Amino acid sequence: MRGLIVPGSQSRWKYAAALAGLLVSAGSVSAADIHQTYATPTLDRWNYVFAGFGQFPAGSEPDAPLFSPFGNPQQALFDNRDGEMIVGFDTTPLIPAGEGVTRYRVLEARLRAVVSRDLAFAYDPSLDPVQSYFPNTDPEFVADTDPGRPLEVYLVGYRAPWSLATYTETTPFAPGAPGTLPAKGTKNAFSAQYDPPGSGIVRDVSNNVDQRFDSRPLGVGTAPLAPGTLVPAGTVFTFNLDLGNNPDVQRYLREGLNFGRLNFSFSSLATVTQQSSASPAFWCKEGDPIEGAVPVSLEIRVCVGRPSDFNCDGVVDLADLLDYLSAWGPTLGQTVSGPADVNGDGFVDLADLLEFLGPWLTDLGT
Ligand SMILES: [Ca+2]
Ligand SMILES: [Ca+2]
Ligand SMILES: [Ca+2]
Ligand SMILES: [Ca+2]
Repeated sequence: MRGLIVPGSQSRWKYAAALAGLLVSAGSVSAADIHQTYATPTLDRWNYVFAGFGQFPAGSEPDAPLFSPFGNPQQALFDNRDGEMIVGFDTTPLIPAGEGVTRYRVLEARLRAVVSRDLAFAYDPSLDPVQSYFPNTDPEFVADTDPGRPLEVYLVGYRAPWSLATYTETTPFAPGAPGTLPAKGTKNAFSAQYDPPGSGIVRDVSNNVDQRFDSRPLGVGTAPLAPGTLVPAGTVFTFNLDLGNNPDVQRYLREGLNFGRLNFSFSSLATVTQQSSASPAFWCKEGDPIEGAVPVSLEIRVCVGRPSDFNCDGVVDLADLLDYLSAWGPTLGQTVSGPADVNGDGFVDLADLLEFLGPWLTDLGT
């Protein structure tokens, strides 16, 4: 087998060429384990039908409240996920774009967002079942068993003609004049999931309560607080993106990195009184630091390079196979995503091992 023999002249030449390449071009893209923090987003905005009026033109809001219209007499005019926040990060040049999606393997990713309003909502670190959002007259209603509602982050879907390439901080909220009602199913950018999971086929989750399905966020916000307590302003919420269980995460992140941009949608089905400030809200980059404003940040660690170079050290050898097997073995037969799920179908089985082995054998010793 190649790579297990003493390198011949051709292999030696490859090693020398690779080494020379590393020496002369520090920015070149051989395998690289890149750990990067983006301290401020390229875009952030309140994604709400009545945002962009008056004092704060679209995209310039100091903070962005997250809420649902449940209980409001006019709730039928609005999405279940009514007030949302979209943040976006241009990831180049810190992470090179255009390598091809399979050459990005995200190892960890998290967003951090800072609460802008004091004691406005109760902390809930876990997802609530969709039935707990139904009216209590609904035969399938179940009570919410813990105080508050979770803060969630989703991948972003777009209504044509908008896309990841064209959507900006000042893109209109919806087609037509600003503030047009009803504002249901009209957003130009919306919280979404892939359906089936990991498929890349976008499903809008803006009205998942009306449509009676549990939505699947990329991550849920957690904070160093006891569940149920009222959240002080300045609290940092961390959204660890669930690479281990949600196959949407790896797919969405690698496609975004390949493009050079990652957009996310913060959302909550927290119920508020209309016009009240008592809802979860996060600071935007336009917020005043004197008031405690800190923009949303993104921390990401990604191996950029050949999938066969599992340990991301620039060489494909036996260590990569052993490392892969030690990830594959413990999750074999399980419905999980994570690094062993090479084909990204949310399940770890023999197909993943075979899909890893093929390129590994081809690349071995290089
Ligand atoms: Ca903004
Ligand atoms: Ca709850
Ligand atoms: Ca390696
Ligand atoms: Ca799989």
